[in-house]
Amino acid sequence: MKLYYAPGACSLSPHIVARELGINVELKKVNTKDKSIEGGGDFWQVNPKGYVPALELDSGERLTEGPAIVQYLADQKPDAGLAPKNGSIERYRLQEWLNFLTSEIHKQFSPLFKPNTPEEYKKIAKENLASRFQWLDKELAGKDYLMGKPFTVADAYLFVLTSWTKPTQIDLSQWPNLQAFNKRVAARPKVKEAMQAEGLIPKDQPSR
Ligand SMILES: N[C@@H](CCC(=O)N[C@@H](CS)C(=O)NCC(=O)O)C(=O)O
Repeated sequence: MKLYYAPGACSLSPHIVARELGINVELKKVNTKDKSIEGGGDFWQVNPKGYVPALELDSGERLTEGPAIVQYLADQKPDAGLAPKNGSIERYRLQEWLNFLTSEIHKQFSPLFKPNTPEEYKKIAKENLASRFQWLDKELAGKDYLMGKPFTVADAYLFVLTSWTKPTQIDLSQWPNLQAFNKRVAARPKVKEAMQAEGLIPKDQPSR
């Protein structure tokens, strides 16, 4: 499979999920500004919506939309437990989280990354995010991950979104449970591997 990604973008979530599952994906780096693909190619031809992530299956079929991609990946290795069984109430809980993250958090961040967003609107988006983070912080009290003990695909997504507080100058320490969550996920070996592969953190020095 091929995963079209941009470093540190929401595509980091399916990248982490693939590594957590031990699924090998060929990484295809996309320049989301000019829609070029590293090594050649026009990303518009891959995803006519023009955004990452996009997953190309071995059949050549392509899947877009992060929440759908992470569930597809998790369902390839159901025993890994990154998504509860299809049809179970827990699976709907996971989808409840994914929908919340994509509509209430991810899409509030998007204008903060756009150079043409008016400053007054950025302020409003940050206020909206703060109220969502306030609620999430309470939800995470006493929990390792969104669904309790198990790490799920929703946690990979929330990790990426909470990491975006840094480039957008939002102080995550206002929400200690969220900050602890971000650190907990960042410490997972497969998360570190994904971040290193995207050039977001330095590669480990070989021990002598
Ligand atoms: N609805 C899409 C949104 C994906 C999205 O916002 N991708 C961003 C990076 S995080 C992107 O590629 N933006 C470039 C653009 O829209 O031109 C999803 O959930 O997968």
